[in-house]
Amino acid sequence: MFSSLSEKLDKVFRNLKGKGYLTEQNIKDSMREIRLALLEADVNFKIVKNFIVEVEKRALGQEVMKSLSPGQQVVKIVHEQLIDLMDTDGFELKVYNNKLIKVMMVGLQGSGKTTACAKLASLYRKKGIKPMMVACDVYRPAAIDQLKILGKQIDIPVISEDSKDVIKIADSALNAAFKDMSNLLIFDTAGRLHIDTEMMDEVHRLKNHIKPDYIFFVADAMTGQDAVTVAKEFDDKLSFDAVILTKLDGDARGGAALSIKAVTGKPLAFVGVGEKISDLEIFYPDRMASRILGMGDVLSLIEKAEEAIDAEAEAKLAKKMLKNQFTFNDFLKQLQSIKKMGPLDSIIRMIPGLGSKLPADLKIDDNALKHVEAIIQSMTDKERENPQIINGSRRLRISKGCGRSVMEINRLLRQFEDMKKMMKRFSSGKGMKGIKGMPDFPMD
Ligand SMILES: Nc1nc2c(ncn2[C@@H]2O[C@H](COP(=O)(O)OP(=O)(O)OP(=O)(O)O)[C@@H](O)[C@H]2O)c(=O)[nH]1
Ligand SMILES: [Mg+2]
Repeated sequence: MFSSLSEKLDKVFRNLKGKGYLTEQNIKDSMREIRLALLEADVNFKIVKNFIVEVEKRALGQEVMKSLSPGQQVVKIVHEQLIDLMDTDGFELKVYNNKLIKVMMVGLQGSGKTTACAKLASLYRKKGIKPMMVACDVYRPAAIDQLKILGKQIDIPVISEDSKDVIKIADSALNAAFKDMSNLLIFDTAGRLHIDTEMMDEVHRLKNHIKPDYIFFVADAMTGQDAVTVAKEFDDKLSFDAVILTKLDGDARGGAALSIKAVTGKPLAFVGVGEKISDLEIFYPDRMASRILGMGDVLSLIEKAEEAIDAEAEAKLAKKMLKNQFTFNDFLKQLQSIKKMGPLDSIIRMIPGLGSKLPADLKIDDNALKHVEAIIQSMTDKERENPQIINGSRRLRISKGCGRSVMEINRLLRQFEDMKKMMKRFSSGKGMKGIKGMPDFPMD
């Protein structure tokens, strides 16, 4: 998803990296690149134009943190503009466990309506809601069966009738929902290849009859700007509440996701990211913007680092390192500031250029840090300041205190000594030269 757009934007930011500060010229060059990247991603050209005007205005206005580099400044602005572009105005599908919410899916043929019914039902059941689905696609012979099969798969009831009258089906569904005390009734409707009056009339009749709390327009992201044009037509005729954009897992270039809100004025509510029932996500503009930038959330990494590390304490520590007076007490403080930044894997994911390359299911064990912390906490203050006094019997005591093996304690002590040796080399100006396995680059 968005990989080509992400790559192009990444290139723009990389080109800015070497620059000391933002100038009119390097902003202009970057804007040209960003404009091309967005157009190639199939974003509506009027939206691209406005987007660039805004980003340029803000970059020239220098209303950004002085502490950021030019690349980071532009990332920050582009990130915020992307969020603005996809703003949901706080839209949320609100459900209640003592009230029935009626939802209607509309959209063209094959856009993913039936699948979205099942995905949505399953998502909300996880939140403790009792959903039901209604088969109101009476045209395609297999449509009712498709919904029934999905219903069976996830164990959610499907209401259907041997009738072509959607109003009649809707009435049975409303009755069934009332009887069963369901809280969420999801109506699947028929799709057509193109918008036609017959379909619109039927959807209108159903809308007027059931008075849905939400109408979702379901669009296929792969169809790009066509999806946006059709969305506009549907909205003019039917006034839907929000959009479900499906098939974002494919090689959709992203244009639809970035244009739909600005063109229709209606927010994206959910995105379909695969064929499985669990492949539906609530849409969050900030997460999507970060994904598009594909470089991890650089800014929140900067913010988190600033929050966690006290600059003065850092300076003191650096001095101690240089003098080779670094102790286990200092080490413990370091560990604790890293921990303040959040789970290790989320920190690593935020590192530019690395985050997007890591597999989504990668888990880094935070326990390793916790174990080290427990070992140090089981040392006396004297031991932390002078680890060389930690003899066999002290090791045994520490091991009992923290519940880790003596072997682990030995390993930590050895690693700590190695680390101190390295620091000594750096402070003596030898750098990593001559250390086995280290590249020979000059340290100055
Ligand atoms: N990869 C992927 N496939 C999807 C997604 N959503 C739906 N599909 C697939 O798209 C195809 C069409 O989905 P349906 O849910 O049948 O679409 P529909 O809008 O109900 O189609 P009609 O009833 O014919 O109008 C199916 O093969 C789905 O598995 C998605 O988010 N990602
Ligand atoms: Mg269908």
